[in-house]
Amino acid sequence: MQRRKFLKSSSVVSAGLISTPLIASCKEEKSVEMSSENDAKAVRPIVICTWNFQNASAKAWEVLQNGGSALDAVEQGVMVEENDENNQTVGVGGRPDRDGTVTLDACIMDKDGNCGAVLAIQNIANPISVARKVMEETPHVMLAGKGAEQFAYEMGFKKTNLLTEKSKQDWLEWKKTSEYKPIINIENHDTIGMLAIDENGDISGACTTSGMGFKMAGRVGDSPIIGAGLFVDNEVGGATATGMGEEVVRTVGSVLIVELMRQGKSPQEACEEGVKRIIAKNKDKQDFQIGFIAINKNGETGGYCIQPGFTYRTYSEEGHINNPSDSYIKA
Ligand code: SD4
Repeated sequence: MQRRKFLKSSSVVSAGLISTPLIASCKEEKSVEMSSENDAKAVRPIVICTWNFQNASAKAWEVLQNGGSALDAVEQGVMVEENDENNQTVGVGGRPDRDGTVTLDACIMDKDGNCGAVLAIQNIANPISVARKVMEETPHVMLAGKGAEQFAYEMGFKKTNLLTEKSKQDWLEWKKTSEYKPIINIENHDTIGMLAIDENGDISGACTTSGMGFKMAGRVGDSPIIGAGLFVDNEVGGATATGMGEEVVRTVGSVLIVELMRQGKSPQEACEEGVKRIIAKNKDKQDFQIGFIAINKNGETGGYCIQPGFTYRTYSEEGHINNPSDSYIKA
């Protein structure tokens, strides 16, 4: 059964997954301000992604330039990193869990609030495309583990060995001490979250990762959790996260940032507030990294992080820019 038909006929709607605003009165205000079709069309296409992913953002921009949808742009954009063996935190080449198994997490969300996710999927190079299939071809939002992998094969995805020699060697080295200690910014942080606005002014987002390196078997972070690692509301904007997923989940970071924008904050202000909420919950421990990026319906962008070192890319008519993010803790 197609997802949309199923939703129409279903009386059960998960509160966490619908895009109903948390603050209705603000939504009404913003809808008037931002969402008339003419206003939306006046907004120019733009891509924003976590970190300095030049090839991924260029691919997404190419899709938009050819008149493609924001949904196609973010999917094809993040696939560039999933396919890059040298990126050890996404897709093929991702670092394994502590048992030596690579498991991938991804989610995608479109302009209509439709979303799909796969959690801890193995042997599939492009989890973002499986997430899109979950969104478009099933009555569900998330598939995990073996079920997700089985579904991928049914959809025609090929079984792929995700563990490269480099990641295997890193894992063998790690096993000598077996100390789980994510290193800030570099070792474990390179997840790609991407948001785009297309020529119709519509927003979509995608997020994909192999998660924290040497995690416990079965561990899932924020990246495939709608609202935590990614959230899009086409009337307001979108947000996505990179970094220590457990902390992003605790504040449901991306939906928080979108709701802050709905209340009138700029993407930059909303990202800063998102980070500050996390800091407030971790007064004694701030040695981890989280970076948020956001875009609003007018095409304005922002980014903020805890530790210095995070950057994010934007690609628009203004150029292809690597933006160093301001941080809560200063260098
Ligand atoms: C996770 N948020 O699994 C991911 C990791 C990450 O950059 O973003 N790394 O917790």
